[in-house]
Amino acid sequence: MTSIKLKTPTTGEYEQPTGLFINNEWVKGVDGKTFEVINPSTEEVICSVHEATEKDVDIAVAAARKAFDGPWRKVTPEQRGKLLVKLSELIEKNIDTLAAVETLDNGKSIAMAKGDVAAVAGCLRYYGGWADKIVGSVVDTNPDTFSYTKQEPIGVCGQIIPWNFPLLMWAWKIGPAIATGNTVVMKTAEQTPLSALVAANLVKEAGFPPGVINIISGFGKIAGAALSAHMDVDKIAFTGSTVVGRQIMKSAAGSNLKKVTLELGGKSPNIVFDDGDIENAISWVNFGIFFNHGQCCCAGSRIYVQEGIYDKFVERFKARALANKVGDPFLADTFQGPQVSQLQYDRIMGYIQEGKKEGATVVTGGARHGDKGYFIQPTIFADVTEDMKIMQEEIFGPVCSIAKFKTEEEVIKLANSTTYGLASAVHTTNLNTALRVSNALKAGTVWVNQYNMLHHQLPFGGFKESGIGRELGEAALHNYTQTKTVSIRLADAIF
Ligand code: TXE
Repeated sequence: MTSIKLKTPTTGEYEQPTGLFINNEWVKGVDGKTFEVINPSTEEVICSVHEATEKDVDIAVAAARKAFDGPWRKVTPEQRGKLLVKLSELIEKNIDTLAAVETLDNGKSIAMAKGDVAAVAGCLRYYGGWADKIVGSVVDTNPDTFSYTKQEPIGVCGQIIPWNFPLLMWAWKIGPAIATGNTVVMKTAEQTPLSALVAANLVKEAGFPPGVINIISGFGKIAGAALSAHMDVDKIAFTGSTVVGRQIMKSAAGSNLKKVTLELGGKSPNIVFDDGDIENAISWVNFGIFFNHGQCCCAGSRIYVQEGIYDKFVERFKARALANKVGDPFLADTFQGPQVSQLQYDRIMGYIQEGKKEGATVVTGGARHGDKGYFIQPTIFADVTEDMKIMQEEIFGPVCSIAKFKTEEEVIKLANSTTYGLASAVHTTNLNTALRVSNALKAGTVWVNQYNMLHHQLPFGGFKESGIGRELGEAALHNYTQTKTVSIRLADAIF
């Protein structure tokens, strides 16, 4: 099997197989295809990896089915938990390599990549803890029957993840699926396959039986589509664009009605009231939009500021954004690296042009940073109106839109006036305002006086067109179990 020697600015040389990880083995794709992986900081090719096509999806699904119907069934919940904890420990042990590979492939700063890897370990450990705490209930319907429910695994789970948090999305999906006793075929994003391949080594080292966790690199329209339409996949979990989310649902409906969970886009409102602590609010607004270069489904991209502090806010926020260090993601103090790909770079620059054309005020940014790599200046648009594209559509880059509001009623209406409903935030020192607005916002998460503070114990997911189901927390376990009712007659027949 092909392998590459990977060397990053923060790690020594390291050998990594680049095949498909099926049945705990590295294999080539049946069609023998490979594709190139690009370093977004330099636009140079890092390496090529093997590409899964429909036939490989069939092979991976068959491996996952065999494991699910065979040895995995005999593994006790406690053992499943131990395996996840072991994997978590190995992730922690390999944090430097995993973070460096993530930075190389995705472009996120090394400090943020380390944060992601630590969160991966936390997430896997958390779900390891759940594995032997999944319980049913006894339901007392009448004295002549004894009835109980069981939470059983769904079966073979297809999981399709995006490129913005390659390893973290891997953990969010694998953790609850494995804790509940399913098997997995995971397709990584074609832009960022590498960190999951490094993690696949650790899956084997942790001692998972063959076929339980299978990881394939490949393209959405080929391997992703095959997985979502597969007749032997019992459940599909997807994180990505709303457009593809709809296609996944159609594929599920048109094939075997597999269960579907979706974590899609957003255009999340970040509301700053006159009485908010302005310096604190600016720090969180800055982090809310510019963290991970704006490539977050929950990015706080619509910023509503109350009229009394609007001018002051815009001026100070500009100074804060200009202080974000943009550049080489391997430098310890870099905050913002490149966007993930040429395609994403072009999309974002298109939105920036559109914002300028529509007449929004460019407070700062609005152009490329440097002349190599997919870097974009942190960009703030002010005086943005509701009808502008930059206020309505997900940009998924370091670009935000600010608008002024007068009253609480008005801002609630504005905040809710989108088809999305993933996240939101309120900055105020008034407890009543915080609670009233949190109650009124139609979003899966409301942050008060903070932003982007996700935690594996807290459910995360979308209202409206931002998704179906919840990831993280106890809620994610429901995505991966199905209820069985057993009812036993204790008395003689009545018919
Ligand atoms: O997403 P895609 P893209 C949003 C964000 C971004 C836009 C486009 O607005 O600008 O989507 O990004 C796989 N069947 N988000 O084009 O195409 C694909 O291979 C099955 C939000 O990268 O949705 C990858 O693994 N799978 C977001 C994954 O879907 C398919 C994260 C995501 O790719 C497929 C990323 C198909 N037909 C982008 N087509 C979030 N919610 O966090 C593609 N894929």
